[in-house]
Amino acid sequence: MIRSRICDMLGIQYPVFQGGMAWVADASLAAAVSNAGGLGLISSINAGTDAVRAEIRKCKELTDKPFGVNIMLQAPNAGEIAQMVVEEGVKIVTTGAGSPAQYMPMWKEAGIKVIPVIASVALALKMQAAGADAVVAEGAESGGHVGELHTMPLVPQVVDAVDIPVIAAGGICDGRGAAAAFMLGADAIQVGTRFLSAAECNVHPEYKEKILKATDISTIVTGKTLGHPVRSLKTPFSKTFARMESDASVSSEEVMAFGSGSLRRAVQEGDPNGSYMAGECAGMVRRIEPAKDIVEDLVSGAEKVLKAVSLRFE
Ligand code: TUI
Repeated sequence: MIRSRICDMLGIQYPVFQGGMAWVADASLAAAVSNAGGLGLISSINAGTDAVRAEIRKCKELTDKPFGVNIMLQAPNAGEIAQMVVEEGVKIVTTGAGSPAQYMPMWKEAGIKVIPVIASVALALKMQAAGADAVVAEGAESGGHVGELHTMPLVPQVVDAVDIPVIAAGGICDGRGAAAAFMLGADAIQVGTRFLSAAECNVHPEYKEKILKATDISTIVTGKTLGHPVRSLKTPFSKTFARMESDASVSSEEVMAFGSGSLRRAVQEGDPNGSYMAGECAGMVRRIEPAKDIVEDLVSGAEKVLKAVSLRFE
């Protein structure tokens, strides 16, 4: 049975987090993952603070298991959300795209377990010093906003640097990736892209279809020139975005205006001019299935390869 200290810390059965995907990770998905024994997360990127509050309340009705909220720190309402999770009695918070140090005293006072997503050793150390309970080390294989380093070198360097548990994220899609993450010293894994295909995931059917059709070379990173690199599926939209940002005659304001609202349009409308954020492992996602089957496949698949590997290299 795959368990680790993070399971005891958070009261979960399996060391499997569902990524807090912007516009995607709602109560339906989070509760399904938590009910399956993993850690479901609700995204703070939704139709405003009250919409996120409503998802938290819905999630409490759908599960009696622990779940958390992922707060995207670059969002204009990040401060409001930071306060709201305390009011709603949320027990676990993960953060992305910045440092949550300013909110840490308030959250610790409220007894919240705080787990920042980081993409470097320096920030992992800073977060540990600020009182983080664990960190998610997220490699650039991930979908959405990405850092520089990839999972294979990032995770062991973070594991060596900190004493708190490390959750590996980026490029993990099945039991093999999960086992590899545990080999690198991770205490848990976080999986985003595979959960896009969960039956309980409410993205537009076109989004799921695009994920199921993806291959190994289907993603692209855009937005580097804007200081906000994002991995998404290659589409006419993302290719146009890439062309615009490398064209000196197009201002960064024009590029940003082109991208504005594009993730929401993909998630809710299946708009061809949307941004279909996805990780490099999109090509490994084969079918739509219940979140419970995904959690169990990750756990049992990891157990299987971890046993088999000792026989292969005897
Ligand atoms: O946050 C993410 N991934 C995301 S957020 C998001 S929302 C969005 N993005 C673009 C358009 C529309 C909506 C989509 N994907 N992952 C967690 C993550 N955080 N990865 C890397 C980082 C990170 C980067 C720099 C964390 C901290 C950091 O620190 C900077 C600093 O302040 O030192």
